[in-house]
Amino acid sequence: MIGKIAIEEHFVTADAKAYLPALGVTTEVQRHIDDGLTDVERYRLPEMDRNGVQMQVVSLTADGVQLEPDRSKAIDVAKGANDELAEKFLKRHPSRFACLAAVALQDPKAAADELERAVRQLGFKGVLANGFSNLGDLNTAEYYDDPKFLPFWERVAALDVPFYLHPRGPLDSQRAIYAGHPELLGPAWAFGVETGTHALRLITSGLFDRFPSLRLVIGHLGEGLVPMMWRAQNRFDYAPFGKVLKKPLAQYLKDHFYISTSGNFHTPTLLNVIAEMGVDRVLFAVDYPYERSDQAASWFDNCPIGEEARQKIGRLNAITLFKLQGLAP
Ligand code: GRE
Ligand code: ZN
Repeated sequence: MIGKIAIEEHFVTADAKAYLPALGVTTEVQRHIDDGLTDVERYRLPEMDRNGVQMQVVSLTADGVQLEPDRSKAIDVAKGANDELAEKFLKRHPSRFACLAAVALQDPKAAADELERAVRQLGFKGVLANGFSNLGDLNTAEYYDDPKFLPFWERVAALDVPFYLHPRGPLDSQRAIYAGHPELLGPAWAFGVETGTHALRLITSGLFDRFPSLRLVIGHLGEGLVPMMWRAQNRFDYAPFGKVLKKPLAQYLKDHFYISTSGNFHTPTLLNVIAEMGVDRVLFAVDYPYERSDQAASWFDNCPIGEEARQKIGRLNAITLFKLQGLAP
């Protein structure tokens, strides 16, 4: 399929290199990732062209600003990343890139203001956070269901842009279950558990009852949530521990979440996500440069979903969700 829009694609700034997680990959793969994160013209655009990707929706890679425990430094890094993204990607190649803002949720008001600046002044289409934020030290996790974040969510709703909840690994102090198993930390497993749990916290906190227009995006074909939602809802109904929600738990996933194919190129899982969420809620993504665009594209272009669904997932849903003006639907 030509004209694909890939929505979870990453870059890094010099400042944010300090926040990259160790991946345990070979030197050669690491070099490919490092080059891919910083480059625009040499590797990225040719790789997009080779694989029918018309546009990337670009965001600052994990762990990004979220790992910076110093509040004012986090604010500066976010601002610098957004300015660089606007200069290096959007201004030079407006038909090939759309941008998601980095925000320092270490300071919810500053995060809201920076998002507003990015959307109104830089033309960004949404916001992406790499999971919880550290604040003060590396052993503090701030999850965004805390009431202190309500002013931030209020601004996201007012600006009417999607919030992409991207993975990061769990706090160092909460890695006992991975002891002796570094291969399960990171994208192989821990990223999904961490992100799926964070999404459930947002749901059971009542955030979506307060802001009925909020739209979140999660990657990796749903971070494991989709096949577990019936059970989560069934048990939550027996034991809600005082949480009062307006709708059945699973309904919030269907009403407020969009799910991308980033790094999970598996047809039975895709078919299940389409069946549960509806074809309008699923969007193509590669997860560049961590995943290979040729693998993503040859899988997606040939998977048995029908041409109408392929156009929606590959392109049209992104145009609608991110309001990508100028792209014909
Ligand atoms: C991702 O963006 O999903 C990612 C990372 C780091 C390693 C692997 C990976 O940020 O998929
Ligand atoms: Zn990613």
